[in-house]
Amino acid sequence: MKRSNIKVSKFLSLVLRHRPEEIGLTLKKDGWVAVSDLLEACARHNFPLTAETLAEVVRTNDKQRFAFSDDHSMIRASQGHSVEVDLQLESLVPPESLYHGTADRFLSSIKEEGLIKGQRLHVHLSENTQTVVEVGSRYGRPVVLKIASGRMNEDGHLFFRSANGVWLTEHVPVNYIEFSNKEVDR
Ligand code: HQG
Repeated sequence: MKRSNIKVSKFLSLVLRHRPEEIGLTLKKDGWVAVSDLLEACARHNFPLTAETLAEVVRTNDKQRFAFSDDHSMIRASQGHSVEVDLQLESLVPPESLYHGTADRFLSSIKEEGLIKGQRLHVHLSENTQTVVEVGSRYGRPVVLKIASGRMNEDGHLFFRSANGVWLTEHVPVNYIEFSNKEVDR
C-alpha cells in the first residue's frame, strides 16, 4: 500500500468504523454510506479525497478493510466497527481452530474473563497465525492464542466471517482458549 494511501485507509477506518460523526456522516444500519456523501464530507473536513483515490485505496488495501456495494454507490468497512452496525452476516460453521493475537500483558485478564470484544462489536479471530502476530504486536509482546472454534460452535456459539475473511464471534470463554503457545519471538 502506498504511504499516502495508508493515511487514507486510517482516516476511512476512523470514520467508517468508529467516529462517522467526526465529519458529519451517519452510517446506515448495515454500515453503508453513500460514496458521494463520504467524498463531500471529507472535502468539507479538510481531507480532500477523489473517487479515483478512494477506489485505489479500496482495491489495494492490505487487509481489504473496505468494500463497495455491487453498484459502487456505497462503501462500508467490512469489520472492526465500534459503532453499532449490523453487517447482516450469516452465521457459518468455523474451522476447527482459529487464532487470536494479543499481547502478553493482557494474558492474566484473558485467563479470568476469556476474550472480550471491548470497544468493538465482536472478538476478531483469524485462520492465519502470521496476521495475528502483527495484530498482537500493536499492544506489546505478541502472543498467539489458539481457539477451539469448532467446539465452541458445537456448543452453540455463533461465528460470522466478514467480507475480508476475519472471523467474528461475541465472546470466547476461557475454556476454549489454548494458552500453551509460547510468546512469539520477533
Ligand atoms: C485484548 C485489526 C484484556 C485483545 C486486526 C486485544 C483485527 C483483552 C485488545 C482488528 C481481553 C483489543 C481487531 C481481556 C481481549 N482482557 N485484554 N479479557 N480480551 N483482549 O484492537 O483483536 O488493522 O479492539 O486481545 O486485524 O487486537 O485495525 O482488537 O489485544 O481484525 O484493520 O484487547 O483490528 O484490524 O484490541 O484487533 P482491539 P484486536 P485493522
